[in-house]
Amino acid sequence: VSDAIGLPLITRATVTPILISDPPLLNTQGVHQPFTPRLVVEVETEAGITGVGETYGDADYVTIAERLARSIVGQPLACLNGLLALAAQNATGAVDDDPTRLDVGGLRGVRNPDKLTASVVSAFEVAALDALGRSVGLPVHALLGGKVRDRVEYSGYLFYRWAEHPIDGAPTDEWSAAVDPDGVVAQARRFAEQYGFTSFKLKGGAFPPDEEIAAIKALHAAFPDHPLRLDPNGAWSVQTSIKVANELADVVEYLEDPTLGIEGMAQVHRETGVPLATNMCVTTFAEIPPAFAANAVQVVLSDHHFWGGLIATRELAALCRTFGVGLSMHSNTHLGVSLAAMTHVACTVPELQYACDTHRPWQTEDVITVPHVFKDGCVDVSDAPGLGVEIDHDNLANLHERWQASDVRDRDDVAAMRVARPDWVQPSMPRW
Ligand code: GKR
Ligand code: MG
Repeated sequence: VSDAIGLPLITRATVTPILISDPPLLNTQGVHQPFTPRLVVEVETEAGITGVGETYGDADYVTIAERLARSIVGQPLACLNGLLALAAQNATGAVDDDPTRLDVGGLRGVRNPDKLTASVVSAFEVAALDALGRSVGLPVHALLGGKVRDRVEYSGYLFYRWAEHPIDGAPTDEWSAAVDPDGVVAQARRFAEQYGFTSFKLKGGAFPPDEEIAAIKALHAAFPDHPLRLDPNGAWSVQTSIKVANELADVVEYLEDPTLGIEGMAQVHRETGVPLATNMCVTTFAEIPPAFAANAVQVVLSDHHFWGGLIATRELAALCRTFGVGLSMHSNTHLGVSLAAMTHVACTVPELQYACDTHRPWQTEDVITVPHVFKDGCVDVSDAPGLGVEIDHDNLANLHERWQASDVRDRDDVAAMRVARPDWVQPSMPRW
């Protein structure tokens, strides 16, 4: 079965929610739960060609994905430009559509039905591109116009963390606690040795700003040539942000989301000149005109999941190029399918000037047979057909069984913190 240009039709789409182990990483909302949801999407054609995608796995995403999995059957593999419309037709009423809500955890900007839909569409788009690539024998980057680099650089994503979750039976890893500048520097050293990262980002907003300033200065002393970034996820007031920006002006490459909102970000940049990056105040196309007009952000951290896929990421890149705004990449807890997709799109964007974020080194599990290797802080671009990864179906089934056996359906860093601190409530912003 094929379409008018001879491409195979999609005959089956499978949506597999999973729970993956996650270490106790701290942020301004609380701490990561021992297990976090992700979603794996597989599409299949009658000819037996398959493709895979990965995205956020909280309950609303699963609902939308299950609907899209039904309506994508019968579509040609090259249906990418119609995917959003296809998903939108079926999404009505699927999720809570209060447009003022922030995303789960309040760490990724607005949360509205369009953005949830885009996040789901991205996984189907990537899966279809993977299958399309496999059917014509070309890597995904070739379908996006071709790579302009052979490897993609990632930054070492440092987190304040505990050594272990305060819960019996929770997964463990081999990392120590990091709750002060020495701990952060030790973590960075290990990241540099193990993965060769040559730039670092510290997730902030977990401790009072003076302590985080001290951590960044300690990192700078230990790694004078490494570009550094600090990201408190909007936990600071404008005044606090200005103070931190002035203290760190000569040390950071950029500050990420120091404060919430376009106006506040614009004021911080105006008064300090420090470049600001965001994955919170510009996370949808609708937010671009006001943010760029106010010069609120100098770097947009794209995330192909919530921007709607790899093609949408390239559209975002074109807008950033047009307005002289920089581009890099945001990351949230993810596995190798997402890392493959991130790497494919990142290698096609000429104006990517910064090392991309990735959480992947924190994950001890994966759903692909051969997990990626970070060398010199970089991931090699695969030239194999499609994404260049194969699903390990045993692992996928085990992680899905874990999801089935658990009642965790959403990421909730506030609830996870409450286990250690029963008085913990969602912090009101700005915290400092
Ligand atoms: O994993 O705690 C975390 C991060 O804070 C994540 O949720 C953010 O979305 O990494 C992200 C960021 O750069 O803001
Ligand atoms: Mg961020």
